[in-house]
Amino acid sequence: MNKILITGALGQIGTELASALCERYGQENVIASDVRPKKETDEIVDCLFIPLDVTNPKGVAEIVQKHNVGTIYHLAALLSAVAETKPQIAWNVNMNGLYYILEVAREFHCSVFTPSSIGAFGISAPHDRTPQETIQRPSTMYGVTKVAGELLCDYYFKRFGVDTRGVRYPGLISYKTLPGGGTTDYAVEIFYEAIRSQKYTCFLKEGTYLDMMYMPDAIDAAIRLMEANPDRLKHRNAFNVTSMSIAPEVISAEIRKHIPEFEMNYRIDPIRQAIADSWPNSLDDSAAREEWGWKPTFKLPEMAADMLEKLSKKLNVNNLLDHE
Ligand code: NAD
Ligand code: AKB
Repeated sequence: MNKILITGALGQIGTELASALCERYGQENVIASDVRPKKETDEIVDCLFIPLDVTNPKGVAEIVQKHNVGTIYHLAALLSAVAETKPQIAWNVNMNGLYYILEVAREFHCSVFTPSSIGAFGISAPHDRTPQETIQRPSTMYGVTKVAGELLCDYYFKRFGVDTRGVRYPGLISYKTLPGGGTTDYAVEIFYEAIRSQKYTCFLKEGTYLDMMYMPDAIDAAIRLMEANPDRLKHRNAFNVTSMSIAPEVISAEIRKHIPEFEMNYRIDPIRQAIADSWPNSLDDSAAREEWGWKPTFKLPEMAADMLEKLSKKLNVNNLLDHE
C-alpha cells in the first residue's frame, strides 16, 4: 500500500486523524509530519514522525518520493485569529504550502485532502443555511486563503487530474489537542474552564451563532470523503458539512445541565467578534449528504456529555459530575 502523509499532524485535527488512519490502514502506512518538533506531551499516536515545513517544496517532494506516499491529508495552516495577526505568514503557509503540496501531488500522483472552512464565506453570503454554492467574499486573510485554496484544488483536479477532495469544516470541538488560534476556540475553552473553575469568560457575545462539530464526526468526514466513489462527487473540494448551529449561551446552558454552578461572563474580543459576525450562522450540507453519505453522529447533548466526561478524566477532576 502507498503511504499516507499528514501535514500539520500535531494540531487539533492531525493528532486525532493520525490515530484514526493508523487504526484503519495500519500504523506502518501512516507518516505524521509538522513544522514543529514532537513533544512528550503531544497526544499523537506512535507512527513515523518526520519534521516538515510545507513552505519548503524540496522537503515535501523528498518525503513523498522517499516514502512512496499516495495520499496526503494536508492540515498545515494558520487559523483565522492567528492569520489576522500574521497575514503575510498566513498567506505563505496557507497558499504557498498548499500550492507545493498540489505540485508534488501532480508529479507523484497523490490524492489530496485539504480542509476549507466556514471562514470561506463573508458577510455578503446568506447567513442561514448558507448554500453549497453562493457568493464568497470573505474579509479575513484566513478566508481569502480558504476560497483561493478551494479554487486551486478544483483547478488541479480539472487541469491535471489530481484527485483533490475537501470539506468546509465548522468550528471543531475536541479534548485531545487544544485548537490552534481560531474564532471558534471558545467552544473548546468553555469545557476546560467548566471542569477547572466552573466559570468561563467568553470572547464572543451572546447570540453569535456558528456551526460546530465534534471531532469524531470531523475525522469520519475526512476519511469517508477520501474513500467515496469519485463518480458521485460533483463538489470535490469544498463540501459544506455541519452537525449543530450554536451560540455561547446555548453551550453554557447545556454545560449547566451537568454542572449547575457553572457561570459564564462575556469580555468581547472585537477582532474575533468581527470575524464571527462575517461567518454563516448555519450551513446547508445537503450536497455532502447526497454525494458521499455524510451524516454526523453527535448533536449538542451527546457532544457536551462526552466532552465533560473525557476532560474530567484528562484533567484529573473527580466528583464534579458525580451527581449525574
Ligand atoms: P492547528 O492550528 O491545530 O494545527 C495546524 C498545524 O500545522 C500545527 O501543528 C502547526 O504546527 C502546523 N504548521 C503550521 N505551519 C506549518 C508549516 N509551515 N509546515 C508544516 N506544518 C505547519 O489546526 P487544525 O485545527 O488542526 O486545522 C487543520 C486544517 O483544518 C487547517 O487547514 C484549518 O484551516 C482547517 N480547519 C480547522 C477547523 C477547526 O476548527 N480546527 C475548522 C475549519 C477548518
Ligand atoms: C477558526 O475559527 O479559525 C477555525 C475555523 C472554523 O476555520 N476553527
